[in-house]
Amino acid sequence: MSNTTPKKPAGSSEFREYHTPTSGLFFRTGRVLCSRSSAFQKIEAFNHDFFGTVLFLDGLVQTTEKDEFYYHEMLVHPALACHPAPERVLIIGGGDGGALKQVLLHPVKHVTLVEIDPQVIEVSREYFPWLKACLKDKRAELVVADGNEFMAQSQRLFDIILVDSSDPVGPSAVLHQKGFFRHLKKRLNPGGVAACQSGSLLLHAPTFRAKSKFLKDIFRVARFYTGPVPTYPGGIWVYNFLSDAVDPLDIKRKPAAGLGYYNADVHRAAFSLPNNLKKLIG
Ligand code: AG3
Repeated sequence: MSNTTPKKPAGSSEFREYHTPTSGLFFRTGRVLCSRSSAFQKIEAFNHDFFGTVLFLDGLVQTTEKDEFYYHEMLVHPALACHPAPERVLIIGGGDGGALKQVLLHPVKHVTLVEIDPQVIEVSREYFPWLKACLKDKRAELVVADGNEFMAQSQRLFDIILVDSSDPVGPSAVLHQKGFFRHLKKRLNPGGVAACQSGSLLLHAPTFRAKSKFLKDIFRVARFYTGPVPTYPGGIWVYNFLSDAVDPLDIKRKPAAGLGYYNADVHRAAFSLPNNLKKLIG
């Protein structure tokens, strides 16, 4: 790796995520895999020398083959590790299958993935190596539906609910709002746990105070935790651990073997919060 600035070769494309109007992250590649608009969003996928396959939705990095494990392991394993016997799991969003892959490492009975955009599934199935295999797993069920409506209308109950949404601002904001979490609570079995991504510590800080307040109104246990995601804005990502019964520091089950980031020490450390986040959530 050199830190000089290479010249842009002819025929290469650049994909940029703007974090502010004048800063952000870019990828240069000669291998664009797909660029299309679905009914919901712009879907772009490309292959990058260092990051492997990368998925952008509406100009935001969702998944890179190289660093997706930081995010998906931290979204999935803390909740599953604290439940004594998780059998039925629901994932809202996450059409790239990264969270599903982590859930299937556990001896669960059934996982339902609810993704609003069938084209995200189609593109991910084609370009992310894990999704095809995960969808062949007999325990996995795919539902193409709006996650917010599913939550409001479903009568089913789950031991674990994972919300793999996009950012708390913009079109996916509904999956970060009070109404959604009120419905989510009703879909949890007694002793159930939910984990949700909450956004960037740097960029989405203004949303955390109100979120903390309403989550504490709804759940007896509403804790924030953090983890790094190298390609997401600001680098440090924020998650919520929600339950009426389960203490996030009471780890009940051993982590799956072969993980890249998550382990029991990381789990405990993730709930030790930095001052800037503590100040916001009180
Ligand atoms: N989950 C989180 C995406 C958030 C990315 N935000 C951003 N780049 N501004 C969805 C995809 C992972 N399964």
